[in-house]
Amino acid sequence: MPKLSFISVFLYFVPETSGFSRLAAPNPTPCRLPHSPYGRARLADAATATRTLPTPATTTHRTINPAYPDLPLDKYLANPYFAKIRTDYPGLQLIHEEPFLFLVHDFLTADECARLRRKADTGTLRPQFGGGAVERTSSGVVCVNDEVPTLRTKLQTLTGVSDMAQLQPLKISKYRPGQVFSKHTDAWPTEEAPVTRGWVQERDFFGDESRPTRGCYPARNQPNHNTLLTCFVYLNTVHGSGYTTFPNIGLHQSRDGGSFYRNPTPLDTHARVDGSAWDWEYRDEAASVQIAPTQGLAVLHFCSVLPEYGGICDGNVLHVAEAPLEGQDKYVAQQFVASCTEWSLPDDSIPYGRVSWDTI
Ligand SMILES: O=C(O)CCC(=O)C(=O)O
Repeated sequence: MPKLSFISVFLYFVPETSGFSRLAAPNPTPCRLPHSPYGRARLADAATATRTLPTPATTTHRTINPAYPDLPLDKYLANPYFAKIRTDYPGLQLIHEEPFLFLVHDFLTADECARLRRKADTGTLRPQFGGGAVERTSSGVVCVNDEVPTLRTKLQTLTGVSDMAQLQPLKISKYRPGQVFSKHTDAWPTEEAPVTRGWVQERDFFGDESRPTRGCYPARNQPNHNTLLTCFVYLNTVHGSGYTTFPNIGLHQSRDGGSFYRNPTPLDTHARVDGSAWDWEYRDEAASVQIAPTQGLAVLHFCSVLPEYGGICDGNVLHVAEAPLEGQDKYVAQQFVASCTEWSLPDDSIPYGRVSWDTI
């Protein structure tokens, strides 16, 4: 029997009967991809198709934070499975390979951070939910696209996606002291995913085996598609707490026993490839990455592989937003980026009109 109490996995899934609403992008363009096991029949160079992107505002040298490793980009650039962001973006630093974790120092200015914090403070904060057994006690606002046009352009440039409609409406979250977002992924399960039925210790936890034929949960029922990457930006500096931690690095391997990053295969939460039992509380202190909230700092991670490889979720990037200590609030802006332009969203991700009149 699955031990629900031990699970802290973000399902990002809400049954339609519980008020789940849909938000379709204007002029949705259905994305058609081959239906093959794990979508492995690669579309002719979809990943490297020519894209017209705005150039970054400045092309100054990178600002390196010595508190984190500054890794060469070769492995990331050579890996075919993940979206390619703009690696010449000012302030960009690769701090971890496989999974690839990037920071961008001073991605938002102090003024932009203050104005986004003000939106969260003056707007109507709504409770946020994680789904399933995920504990999420923060609250937030969701901006309509027209109130953050400059930020969306910046985010499109950094993330390198060809279509602005791949950017979900920008969210701003506020954590009061003690508030958390427990272990979760920003990826989406499929309609048939065991996790959507509460069967959590299963071979195909996220339904990636059926993703090529059944697509995601009806919220996004396009075969092979998923959330490609997340870029979140800390809007204030939090001292000694409020970290974002990636504790599962190394846990999700390929089913052939090799690396997920050579041969991505669906997450098996029933047993590990060496036959040992899956452990939801797994946390490899030595391997885990912890990032301290610093005003203006952006963090990028890739929660699934590209649709031409089946949109399989990467269980190594399950992550936790830890609580700020007494006397401090934590503010974060989150940009989720989908692999296609047509999607629906859970209620806490839909804008209810402008949050405020400030246009950023
Ligand atoms: O608040 C954080 O530290 C991370 C935010 C996050 O994990 C999310 O919104 O998915």
